[in-house]
Amino acid sequence: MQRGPTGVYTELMAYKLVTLGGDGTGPEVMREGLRVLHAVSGALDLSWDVDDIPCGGQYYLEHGDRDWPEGAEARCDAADLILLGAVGWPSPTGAGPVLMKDGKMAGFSPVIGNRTRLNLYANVRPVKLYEGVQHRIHGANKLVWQPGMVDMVMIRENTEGLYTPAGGKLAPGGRTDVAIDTRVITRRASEQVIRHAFELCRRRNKGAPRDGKLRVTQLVKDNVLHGCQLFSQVFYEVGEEYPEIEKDSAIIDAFTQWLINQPEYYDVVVTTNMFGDIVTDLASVLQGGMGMAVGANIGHKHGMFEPIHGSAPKHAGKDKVNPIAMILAVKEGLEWLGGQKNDERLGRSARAIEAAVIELLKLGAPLTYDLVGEAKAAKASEDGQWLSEAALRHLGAQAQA
Ligand code: GGG
Repeated sequence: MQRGPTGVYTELMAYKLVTLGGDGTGPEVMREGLRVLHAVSGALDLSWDVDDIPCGGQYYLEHGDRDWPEGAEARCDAADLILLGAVGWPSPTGAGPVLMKDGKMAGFSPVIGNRTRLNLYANVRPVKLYEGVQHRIHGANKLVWQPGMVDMVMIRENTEGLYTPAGGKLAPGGRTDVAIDTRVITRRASEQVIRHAFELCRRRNKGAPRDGKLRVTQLVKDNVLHGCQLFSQVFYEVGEEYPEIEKDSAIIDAFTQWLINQPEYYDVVVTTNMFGDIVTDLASVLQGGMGMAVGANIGHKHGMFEPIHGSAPKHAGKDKVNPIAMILAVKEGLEWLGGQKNDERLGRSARAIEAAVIELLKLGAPLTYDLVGEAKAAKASEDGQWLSEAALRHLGAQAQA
């Protein structure tokens, strides 16, 4: 036991951290995330037992039959916190991503495999526009949406829907003629994620930027799809337990226009797996692009945190891809683990990291090409270095306050 900086006696136990850098730019952004993590941890005597697991399409091409090593599942199951970079690599044949023998993308195991095996049922994606961030439109950076008007959380069901591995291909005579993906929607998974959305709305207690109303919006296609009818039924059943929260329903296709022209109407949004995958990439445009967007995969016992962007093979090895999404994923992970372990050092670290990001975005440099254009672009590592020093400074400021 040691008396920590907070004055509380803490056990000097290292948290178990699994890192899954993955393919392409995944390990590069992971390096910057870990740089920031270690900077804040050093100041608070937080220690990490880091287990780095190689994975993805490149791993599969080198090793033959698996997209991560034998035993990787158990190592993830034992982790307190999992950080994921990005997976997916182009097939050497030039046709799409590297696929495994069973037809799944090489990189499926660490991403979708972990989500389903660990029941990480809620994929929580904050969509917040920070001050100073401009939008990349027509090849130039300009302010389109206003900070303060974009501040919602989107929650995507993460274990079933169109991602359920139930389906296949029919190839009479060797040529694929039919491909089937089965969309499975269950009451259990719908209920877990919808409840998570209402609880988060209540805990956030912010309301929508337009009117301050606590509001949960479900995105469905319940005029056509059976699964969406079940999801919607569960939405209103669970919603009855939250009388103070407005229940709002939008048809997914119509929602895509409203997301762009009135983002201020939304507080918490909940939807099924594939719809959520697509609309959160669109929503990232509001917050400055994919380089700013985080996905927190949360279950009852486990959490895996990632930038929502992919591995961007064409940018790999250039130290150029925005590490802020990964750094904010570290922040989300620390905040979540702090709640799980009741360790307030983790929450302090998370707040210091976010304060550093806010400071950098207002300052405007050093930032990567996606936020400021090629002419003014800094390297990803300069960005990460600046943020690790600033996060440390913000920790010091917290201690004095
Ligand atoms: N950083 C996330 C990542 O690499 N995603 C790759 C991918 O294929 N994800 C599928 C999904 O998010 O559903």
